Amino acid sequence: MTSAVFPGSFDPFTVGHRYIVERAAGRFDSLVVTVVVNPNKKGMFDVDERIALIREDCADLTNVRVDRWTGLLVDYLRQENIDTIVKGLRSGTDFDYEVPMAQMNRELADVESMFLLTDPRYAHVSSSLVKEVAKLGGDITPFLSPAIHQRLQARLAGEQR
Ligand code: COD
Repeated sequence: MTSAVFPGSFDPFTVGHRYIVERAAGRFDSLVVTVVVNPNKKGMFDVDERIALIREDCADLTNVRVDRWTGLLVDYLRQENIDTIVKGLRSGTDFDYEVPMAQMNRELADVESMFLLTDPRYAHVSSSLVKEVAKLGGDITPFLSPAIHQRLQARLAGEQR
């Protein structure tokens, strides 16, 4: 059985993330979307919320599960007995950011990284840009599932009260 881990912050999960999940789920028998917790960084959504939103968004993909991890990513792969990491690439900038991590992960644990190119429709989509546009009142409808869009707007409305 082939398995892979798609790690990220997913704060929040966007249509670009969903595209990579679909592509990877079609290539591996099972895919784990792992929310990597950064204890030094407070996100817009806490980890439980991110996981719930991803689970809801990916409920139709039966070979996808969602998990969390704090710490070194390769330790998670060891724990799960998985040797492949999937990453999404939007641009050369993503590639430059990912290459040293992939090389480090391979040296640390003989883990292979596989890069899937995003669809040009999603090349400009990032969680951070979506949050910034939303905070400034822009329309972020195209970048999130309806459920995640609703949660983000509700969160911002709560913050402004
Ligand atoms: N289209 C396609 N792919 C996309 C899009 C899009 N529009 N948006 C994002 N992606 C991809 C990203 O390129 C990335 O592969 C993935 O989706 C997740 O993106 P983010 O932004 O949610 O998450 P990141 O990039 O902040 O996550 C970084 C990690 C948490 C995976 C990384 O820091 C890590 O592995 N940390 C664990 C600690 C560790 O082991 N450190 C040592 C590393 S060598």
